[in-house]
Amino acid sequence: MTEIPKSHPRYASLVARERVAEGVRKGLTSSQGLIAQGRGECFDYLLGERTTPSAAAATQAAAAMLLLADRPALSVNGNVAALVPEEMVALACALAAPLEVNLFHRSEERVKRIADLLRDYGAERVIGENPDATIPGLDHARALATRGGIYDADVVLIPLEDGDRCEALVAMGKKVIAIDLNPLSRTARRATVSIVDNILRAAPNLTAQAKQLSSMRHENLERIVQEYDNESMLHRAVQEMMTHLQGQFQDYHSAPKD
Ligand code: PTJ
Repeated sequence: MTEIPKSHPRYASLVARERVAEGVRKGLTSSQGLIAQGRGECFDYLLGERTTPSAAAATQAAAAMLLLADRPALSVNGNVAALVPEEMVALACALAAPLEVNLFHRSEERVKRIADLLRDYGAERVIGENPDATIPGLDHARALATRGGIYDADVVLIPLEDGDRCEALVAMGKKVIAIDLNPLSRTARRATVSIVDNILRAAPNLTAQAKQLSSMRHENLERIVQEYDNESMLHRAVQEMMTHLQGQFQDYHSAPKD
C-alpha cells in the first residue's frame, strides 16, 4: 500500500481509498467497488467527514433494533471487507449475530476470500458460501441467501447496499438497517433505519452503542425504536450537509484574497 503521511489533511480519506484499492488487488473487492468508494467519499465530503447528530441518532436506533432482534444478521460485501473487516467481526461478536457474505457482483472465489478473511479476524459464524434460499423479486445471483442468516433474519444490517436488494428485504417483512453516505439513495429511503455515515465511523460506533445499550430494559430499547423516524432523520442529514456547505462557502468568501 502507498505510505500516507499522518500529517496529510486528507489522511483518513486517502487511507480508505488505499484499503479499497488493496481489496481489489487481493481479490476481495470488485473493481466497481472503487467507483462506489468514490461516490461515498463525495457525500462524506459534503457531510464534513464527521458523524453528524442525525447519524448518531440513527446509530442508536439501529443498535436498539439489533439488540431487540430474535435473529439479527449482518451482510458483508467486497467494500465492507476491505474497509472494516475487524470492526464487522467485533459487531457480530457484540450481537452474537452471523456475518453473511452477500455480493452484488458475485463470484464464488471472492465469497470464499471474504469469508476466510472474516474468520482470520476471529469471526465465529460466517455464512454465504453455500446459499440455500433466494430472496423473492431479485434476479439470480443477487438473490442468493442463506437460511439461518439473512434469509430468516428479522433484522438485517446492509452496509453499502443497492436499492433493489434493500427493497426486496423490506418486502419480505424484515427490518433493514442501511449504512449509506447518500441520504437520497433508494437504499437510504427504503431502509427502516438509515445511518448516513462513513462505514469507517459507523461500524465502531454501532458496536459501542450495542455494548452501551446491552444492559437496557427491553421497553426502553423499544421506546428508542418507536420514537425513531427515518424520513425525518434523512431530512436532517440533508440539512446537515447544506449547513456544512454554507459554512464552507462563507469561510471561503471571508478568507483574505491575494
Ligand atoms: O462487493 P459487491 O459485489 O457486493 O459490490 C459492492 C458495491 C459497493 C460495489 C455495490 O453494492 C455497489 O455498486 O454499490 P453502490 O450502489 O455503488 O454504492 C452503495 C452506496 O454506498 C452508495 O450510495 C455510496 O454513496 C455508499 N458508500 C460508498 N462508500 C461508502 C458508502 N457509504 C458508507 N461508507 C462508505 N465508505
